[in-house]
Amino acid sequence: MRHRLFINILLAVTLVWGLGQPVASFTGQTVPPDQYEPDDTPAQAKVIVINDVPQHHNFDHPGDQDWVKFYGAMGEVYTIKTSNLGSNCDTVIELYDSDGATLLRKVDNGGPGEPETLEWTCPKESLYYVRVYDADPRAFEYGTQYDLAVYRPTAPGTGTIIGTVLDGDTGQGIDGVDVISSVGATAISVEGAYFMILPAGKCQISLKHPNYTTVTVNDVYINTGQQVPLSLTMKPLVSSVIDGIWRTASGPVIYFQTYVDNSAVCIVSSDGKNIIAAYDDNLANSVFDGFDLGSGGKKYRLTIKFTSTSQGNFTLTDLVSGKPQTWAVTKDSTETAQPGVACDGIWSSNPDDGQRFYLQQYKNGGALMLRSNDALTCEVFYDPAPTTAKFKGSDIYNPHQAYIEFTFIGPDNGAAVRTPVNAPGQAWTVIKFSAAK
Ligand SMILES: [Ca+2]
Ligand SMILES: [Ca+2]
Ligand SMILES: [Ca+2]
Repeated sequence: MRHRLFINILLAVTLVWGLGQPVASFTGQTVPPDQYEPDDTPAQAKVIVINDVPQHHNFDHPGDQDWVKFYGAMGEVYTIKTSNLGSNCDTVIELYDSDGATLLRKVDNGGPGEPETLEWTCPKESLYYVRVYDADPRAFEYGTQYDLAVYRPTAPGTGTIIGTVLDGDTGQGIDGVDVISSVGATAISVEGAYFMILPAGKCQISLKHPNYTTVTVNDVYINTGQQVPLSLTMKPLVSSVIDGIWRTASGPVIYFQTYVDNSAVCIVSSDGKNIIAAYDDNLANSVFDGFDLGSGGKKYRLTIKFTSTSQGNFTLTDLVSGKPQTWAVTKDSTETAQPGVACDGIWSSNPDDGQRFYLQQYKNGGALMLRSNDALTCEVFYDPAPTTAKFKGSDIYNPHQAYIEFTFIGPDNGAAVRTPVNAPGQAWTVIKFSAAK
């Protein structure tokens, strides 16, 4: 402990003294970041392969924390272990639920240089996060190296699967696929690749991802000491295909947002003035078939056929004249839906007087809002730079007619104010009606 304190003081003195000095003054003290950095948050967590050789980590900066993730199978016992600790390393291991925020377990029984072991029985099949940090936040660089491993007991005799999982439309590797075997072994794909260690014998392998149809392969045979290659593709779910902004060569721009109940809103303008807002309550296949909510009650049917995750055909049929128009559409590569933002979803006035506010935020920072008050009239607002706390947009087709300001008080409630030009504003309190997908 005395040695460790001395190192800390030495580092602190070196740091203070080092200000304004050449970097060379750190020679012999600086330690390069471990190969898994940056991994200081759950979102940056790297996959750890269960039963693989330990990962080599260190604490390279003050307050460094190292996050890893693994997919746990129900009823399996996992051992999370730090070992081979440097003399200045006092690891704390924490286990978190799939939200990366709910602490499930914590161990810190040993001091500097001493290993830690966290043993835990997995209660449900899910993603789990592990956070490792030093009990002393001042400890970093010299002597902070440690090994990290996650083990699951298996019978003697194991083989491996070296797998790839590709998007069936684009051929690109898919990140974050949960690979689950019928024998307790699990893995997570990284850029389409995964590595799984499992007992010899016959098993079933399932691939799961929220944006893809689940794939199951029966009768996979694993021999002791052998590497089995397994290349699979997954078919994207429709909802993940359509979210975002689609463009035609010279016609309408189409805005899509899907919701958790597998419904979707589609907003289109055929000539820059004529807005058609359609709602589809069932996206079971690659066909969007909805009716106009706006345009003074004029009825259209919108049919979208997607030929890939970025291409499709869009047909608009005027139900009075029966005349269809068809355009080829391409997904805008720079502006795609961003799930999980607080404002995304359908909001309703409270008390409900029929007002509906459909919001979608895009990755370029812009956000779209559709307001519909009676299923006969609607307005479309666009905010080029919203924050998650406030939307302030103007009508994109009649920019001087009205603007709307939408303030989020919490994840499920807020306030909306619509102000027409030369007329008094209207205000509503709103509650979240349905989350975006
Ligand atoms: Ca580190
Ligand atoms: Ca780190
Ligand atoms: Ca410890």
